[in-house]
Amino acid sequence: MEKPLRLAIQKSGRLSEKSLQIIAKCGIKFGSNSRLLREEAENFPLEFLYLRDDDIPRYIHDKVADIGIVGRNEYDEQNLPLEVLRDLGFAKCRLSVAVPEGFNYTGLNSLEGKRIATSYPHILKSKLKEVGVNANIYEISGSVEITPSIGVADAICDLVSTGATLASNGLKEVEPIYRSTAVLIGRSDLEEEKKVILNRLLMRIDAVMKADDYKYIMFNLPKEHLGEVAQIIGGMKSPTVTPLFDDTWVAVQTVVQEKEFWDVLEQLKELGAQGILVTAIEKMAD
Ligand code: PRT
Ligand code: ZN
Repeated sequence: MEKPLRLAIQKSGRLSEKSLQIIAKCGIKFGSNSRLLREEAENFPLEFLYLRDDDIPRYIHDKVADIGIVGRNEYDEQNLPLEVLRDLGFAKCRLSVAVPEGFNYTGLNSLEGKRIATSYPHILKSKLKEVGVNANIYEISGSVEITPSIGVADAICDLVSTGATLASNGLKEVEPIYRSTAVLIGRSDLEEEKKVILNRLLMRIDAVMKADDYKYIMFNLPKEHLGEVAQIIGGMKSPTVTPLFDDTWVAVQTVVQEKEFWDVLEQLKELGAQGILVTAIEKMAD
C-alpha cells in the first residue's frame, strides 16, 4: 500500500482553520476531529498530524512529518534546513519593534544598549546585526507586550496584526522588521514515492489559490466596444464572446484578477456594459 504523505497542521490556533480549509478545497476528505492528534484522509494518501506550530519545523526536519503549514516567522526563526514549497498568503502579520509611549525613537539605532524582549531572537538578532546595532536581546516565550511595564525590557519585538494589543499595553509600533504569511514547508529529501504525492497535492493547492485570486465575470456589451474591453482585460486569454439577438450587442465572459476587479468594473460600466454578473471561481487549473 502507498505510504501516505504526512502533513503537520497547527492543532489549535490562528493557522488551524485556514490550513484545513485549503486542504478541504483540494477535494481531500477528512474528519477534522480536533481531539485526534493524527488522522488519515479518506480519499487521498495524506495523513494529518495536529501539533503546536512551534514543533512543526523540527518534526519535519526529524522526519516525523513530511510537510507542514506554519507562519513564515516560525520557519525563519528556527532556521532549519527546510524549504518553503508555497506561500499560502493567509495569517498575514509583521514582526515589529514597539516602545513605550514616552520613548524617543528615531530609528533602530535608538535601541543601542537597550534591552529588547522578544520570542524571535534569531530574526531580531540578524536585523540588528544588519544595521550594526548592539542591544541586549531578552528571549521570552509569551506575553512579550507586558515586559516594558513591569520593568523587564526597554522595548519589545513582537508579532502585530491590528496593533490593538500594543495600544492596550501603552506601546507604539515604531518599526516593522519582518513580514510573515503562512507557508507550506517541507524537506528537500523526500522519498520518490512521497514526492509524487506531494506534486499531486501542490497541483491542487495551486488550483485553489489561483481560483481565489480571480473572479469570473459575465456582462452584455455594445459590440462596438469589444476592442476596448479586450484591452482592459488584456494579459488574459481572449474573452468568450457570444452574439445576442440584438446584433449590436454581445455577451462576454472572462476572468479578472481580484486585485484589478474594481478598476475593471468601473471601466466596463463606462463602456456601456450591462447586466454584469460576478461569481467566485472554485478551482482553476492551467
Ligand atoms: O499553541 P500554538 O503554539 O500552536 O500556537 P501559538 O499561540 O504559538 O500561535 P498563534 O496561533 O497565536 O499564531 C500562529 C501564527 O499566526 C503565528 O506564528 C503568525 O505567523 C500568525 N499570526 C498572524 C499571528 C498574528 N497574526 C497575531 N496577531 N500570531 C500572533 N499574533 C498575536 C500578536 O502578537 C498579539 O499578541 O496576536 C495578538 C493580537 O494581535 P493584534 O496586533 O491584532 O492586537
Ligand atoms: Zn506556538
